Amino acid sequence: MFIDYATIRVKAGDGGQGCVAFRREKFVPRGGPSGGDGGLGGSVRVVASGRLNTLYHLQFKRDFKAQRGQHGMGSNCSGQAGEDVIIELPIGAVVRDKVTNEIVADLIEDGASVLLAKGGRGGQGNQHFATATRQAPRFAQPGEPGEEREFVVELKLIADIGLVGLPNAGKSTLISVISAAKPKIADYPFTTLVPNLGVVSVDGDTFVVADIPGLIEGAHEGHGLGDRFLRHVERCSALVHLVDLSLSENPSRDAAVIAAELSLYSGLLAEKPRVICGSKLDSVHEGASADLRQYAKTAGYEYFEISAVTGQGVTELTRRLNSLVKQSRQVPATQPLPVYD
Ligand SMILES: Nc1nc2c(ncn2[C@@H]2O[C@H](COP(=O)(O)OP(=O)(O)OP(=O)(O)O)[C@@H](O)[C@H]2O)c(=O)[nH]1
Ligand SMILES: [Mg+2]
Repeated sequence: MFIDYATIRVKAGDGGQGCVAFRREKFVPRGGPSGGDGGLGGSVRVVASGRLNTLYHLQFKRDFKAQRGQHGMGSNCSGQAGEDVIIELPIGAVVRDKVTNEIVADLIEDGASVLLAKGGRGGQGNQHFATATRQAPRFAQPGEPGEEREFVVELKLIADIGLVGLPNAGKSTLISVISAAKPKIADYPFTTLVPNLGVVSVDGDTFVVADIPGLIEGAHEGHGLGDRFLRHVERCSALVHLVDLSLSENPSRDAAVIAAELSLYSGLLAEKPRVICGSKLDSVHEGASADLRQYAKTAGYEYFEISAVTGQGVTELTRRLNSLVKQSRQVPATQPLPVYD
């Protein structure tokens, strides 16, 4: 099952208590305080793992609790530190604080690791509190509590190009033609229920395309499958907006519906480089092609036409996408990478 959203609760381990103890030995009268320190509580961290593809595992386990530090002991023995808890997440996972919405981790690289909750410091034993005037302190420090926080985890797939459009526009057919991906294709809406990724090779380069479920008018209000799958094209360098040319003479109306949904989802998505692509050129409706071309021109987007069935125009499209991907890879990331503790 493809799960791309989860909430988790994490609790780092409390620090161990400092110990109150006194040295007692036969020939050492009043041996002085000898209470050891409490151990550090275990922390909770996330780590990106290429072995995972979804957040399915978080469906069953939502609470993560690290071990507390061992209490300090007599004879100046410190307690052991508690063990850390490591939560594995797929690459592309974004972790936000549930309360403040602040992004605490954006796991783009395999093995990247971020601290979510820090273990409490152990308390100091009474050996630390002896002074000239108070040689036998009968107290020690308690351990600090470990941090306790709630997070929202979202998976945002990492792809270079995102395919968007109305249901039945031919998105899955296109990805199946340009890559080895074999998604379900059928002539009814909402055939695709979860995103598909495909790797496209062109002129010795490769890039990754994401095919997501179709959007309909009102998707931002939850109509159809909603617009939550758009999170998987947020990281893309460019979007391909596929518009069916076989339905009517004015496909620009269909195109405007998707354009509006993209804007309503986020300004960032609306501003992403976008290519308008007429699909099903083999069975084009009269006048549709000119109408959509005009729409793209007015809106300032590049325009392509393809038939995934006959292959017409597909190479031109993938070549252009390849150059768009290459361009954006050259631009350094404008946002600083998150600092890993
Ligand atoms: N004639 C023709 N039919 C096509 C072409 N591309 C796709 N189709 C048909 O259009 C229908 C829908 O194709 P899909 O690829 O499943 O459409 P989709 O955009 O992925 O649809 P959803 O997953 O429901 O959003 C299928 O019956 C395809 O065979 C094309 O180039 N020409
Ligand atoms: Mg599909």
